[in-house]
Amino acid sequence: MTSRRKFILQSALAASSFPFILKATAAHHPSTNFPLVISTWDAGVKANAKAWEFLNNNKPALDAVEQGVMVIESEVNCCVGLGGNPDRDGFVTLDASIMNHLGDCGSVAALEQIEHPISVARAVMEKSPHVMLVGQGAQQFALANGFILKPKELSAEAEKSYQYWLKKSEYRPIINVENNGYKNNPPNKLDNGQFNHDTIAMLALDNLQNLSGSCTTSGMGFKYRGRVGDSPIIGAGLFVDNEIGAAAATGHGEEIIRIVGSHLVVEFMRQGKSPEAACKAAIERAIKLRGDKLKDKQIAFIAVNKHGEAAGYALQKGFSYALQSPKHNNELIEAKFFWQ
Ligand code: SD4
Repeated sequence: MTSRRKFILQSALAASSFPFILKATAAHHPSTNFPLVISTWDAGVKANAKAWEFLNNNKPALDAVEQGVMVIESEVNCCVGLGGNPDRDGFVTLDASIMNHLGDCGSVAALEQIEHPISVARAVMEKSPHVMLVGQGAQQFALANGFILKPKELSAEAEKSYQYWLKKSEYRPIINVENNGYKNNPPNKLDNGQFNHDTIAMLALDNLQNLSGSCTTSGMGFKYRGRVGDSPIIGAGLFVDNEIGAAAATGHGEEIIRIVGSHLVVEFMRQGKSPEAACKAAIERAIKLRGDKLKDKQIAFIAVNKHGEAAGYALQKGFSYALQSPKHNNELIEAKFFWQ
C-alpha cells in the first residue's frame, strides 16, 4: 500500500468536472468498510456516485452495479454504450455482463441498438433459463422484454474516430495504454480524438455484505464484425464469489480471456492474497503465458474481498479506478502497475 499513489481529486477539478462526487455518508457500521463500490477508469467516479445512492439506502449491490454503469452507458459521445466506437464495418456492438451474490449471472454480446446492455444482461439472468445471449437473438430478447430499438447512427465523436480510422483501416488496437506514444494526450483520448478506453466494470459490497458486479463495453474499437471481448464472458471480464470476493477486468479482452482473468483473481484471493496482490498475481500469470506479446497492450483488474478491502492493479501505467466506501470518498486512484 505504501507506494500506491492516490489521486484524491484536486478541488478545482472536483468542482468543475466531477460535481457529482458524494460524501461518504452511508449508513455503515463504523468499524467496517462497507458498503463499498469500486469501478474502472475516470468514468467510474460518476458511476460510483449513482451506485452509492443505492448502497447508502440499503439497496442490494445488484441494483447498485446495474444503475451505476447505466449512467455511463447513456452518455452521448462516451466510450461505453451506443456512443462508443463501432466495429470495422461501422456498427456499434455492445457486450455486458452482470453477476450477483448467489452465483446468478447473465450476459449479452454483440448487441446492437439497445441503450442499456447491462439491463438486458440482467434480464437474461432473471427472465431466461440461460446465461448468455448474442447478436440478433440478444436484440430479439431485449425487444420482447420491453427494451427500445435505438437508431443505428454513430455518435459525433465515434463518427470522427471511424472516419479517421478508415483512412488506413489498420487493425492495430491500442487499448488503455496512455503511455504508449500517447502520453501527452488527455486521459481517454488518443491524438486523433479517438476514445482510449471503452469499458466500465463495477463491483459493490452492500450493507448485507453481499457482493455483485457488472461490466459493460462497446468493446475494442474497429474490431472485426462479430468479435466478442472478455467483458460479457463470466470468469474473464467479471466474476463474483460471495464467500470470497469479486473481480472485474478492463483492457485487451483477448489477453484477459486467455487467463480467465477475473475468476483467477478471485481464486488468488481464496488462497489468502489481498485484492491488490491477487490482481497482480493474475497480471503475472498473463506475462508468464504471453511475455513480450503483451508489450503494447494493457490489461487491468479491480477486486474487492468480503471484508471490504478493494484495489486495482494493471500491466501498464495509466490505469485508474474510483473507490467509494466509509474510508474512501469516491477517489480516483492510480493503480500500481507491473511494467515500470
Ligand atoms: C474488450 N475489455 O472488449 C474490453 C475493452 C476495454 O477499456 O476494456 N476497454 O476487450
